[in-house]
Amino acid sequence: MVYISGAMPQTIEGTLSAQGLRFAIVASRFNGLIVEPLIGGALDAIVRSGGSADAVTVVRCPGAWELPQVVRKVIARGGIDAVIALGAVIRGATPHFEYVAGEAAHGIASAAATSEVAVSFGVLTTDTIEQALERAGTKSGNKGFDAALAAIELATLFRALAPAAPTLALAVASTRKRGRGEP
Ligand code: INI
Repeated sequence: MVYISGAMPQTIEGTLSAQGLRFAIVASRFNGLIVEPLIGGALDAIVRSGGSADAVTVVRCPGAWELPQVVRKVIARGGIDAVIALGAVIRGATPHFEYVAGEAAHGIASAAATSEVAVSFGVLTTDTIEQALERAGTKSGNKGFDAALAAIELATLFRALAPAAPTLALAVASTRKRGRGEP
């Protein structure tokens, strides 16, 4: 990237260090053959990034459709820095796929939008079981691993974005107000 006259913008970004972070993995039981390796991939990413398996709580729900509600409950329960939502929706022959996949994606995005903690999306939506298997630790990587890395980056970014200390001028003004007995 080229900067004008040597001036440098401030950059705020997350890291890929999971040290000290606490996670919830919310995983659906439906298509467990696919979802279990996604959970394994997410744990692998956390541990390889310096996190601890003891700092992870796995919460299971029936299917991907239920994920948003459970993600919200888990966030409200507190005590975590990030939630990783994992599931697998496979198209098959019915329009059920559209409803389940759509609601899972919209619902998790909407929970994330109002959340103070990081939320990442590791729900596979594929046409076939073969495509899902490919993304669950075989030839196309592991979507659980990727979702955990996204959660780590986001959680550390949120820490970096924590409200900054007030500037000196603001701090002095507030000390003076307090000196005059003002709130
Ligand atoms: N749930 C999934 O997680 N994946 C699917 O592929 C799926 N399909 O195809 O039906 C699925 N359905 C169940 C759904 O998530 C709910 O658990 C169910 O409708 C009860 O509310």
